[in-house]
Amino acid sequence: FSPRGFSETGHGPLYLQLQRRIADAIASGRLGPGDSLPPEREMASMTGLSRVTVRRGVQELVASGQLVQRRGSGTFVARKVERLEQALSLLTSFTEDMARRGRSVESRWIGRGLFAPSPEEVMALGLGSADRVARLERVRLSDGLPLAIERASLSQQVLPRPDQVESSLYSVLEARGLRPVRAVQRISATNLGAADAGFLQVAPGAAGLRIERISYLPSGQVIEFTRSLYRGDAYDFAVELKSAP
Ligand code: 16G
Repeated sequence: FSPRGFSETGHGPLYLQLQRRIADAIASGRLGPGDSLPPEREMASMTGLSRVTVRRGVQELVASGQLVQRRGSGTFVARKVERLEQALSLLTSFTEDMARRGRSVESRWIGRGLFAPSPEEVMALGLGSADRVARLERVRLSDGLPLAIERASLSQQVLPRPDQVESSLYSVLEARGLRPVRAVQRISATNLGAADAGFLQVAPGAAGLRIERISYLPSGQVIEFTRSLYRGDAYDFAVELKSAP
């Protein structure tokens, strides 16, 4: 970013000029997906613009989804995602879904532990008033890209030690003979709030899919109540339909 070309007159507000310059660099490929931008202070001294102007220009590109900001690590050019096709008729885990595609799986923990259940959890899991609930809250990533936030709740009896789940919840359940065999899933559209958008590295307000899954054991007992937020730009959900009888 050279100081040349920014002018108080004739080309619109300075923050817009900077915004255009960054957008052009992305469009022409001079700045590629995942590339980092210099820190605000450095951009201000490179361009001769004030830090307030630089911040405003950058913020607008973050808001439009072209840049992403990660707390503590800086500002980056957003990565384009190739959409994943996900079958809706199979009861699989995130780990299995990604393994089938030959993709890596990582999880970033937001929190996990035992808590007093919320009324919603009491209802969904059929808990008693003294029961505690195991909560697993994590960002699911594949090949370095955050795809979903999952907030799973299970009865303490099912998962007494939530900290024992390192990567796959379903493999922990399977090892204990508690693998779900049936689930009911509800999907609805949502706009991601600022905090969740930050976890998924998209602009606040970006489109997301809210997915609620309640899973059952062969006995009919509920085993899992999970509320997930999937990136709207990363998934195509597919299901086969048959004509009504
Ligand atoms: C899937 C499930 C989620 C389950 C998780 C277990 C949806 C919407 N959600 O992502 O309910 O808890 O798999 O994955 O499909 P894991 O075994 O890799 O932890």
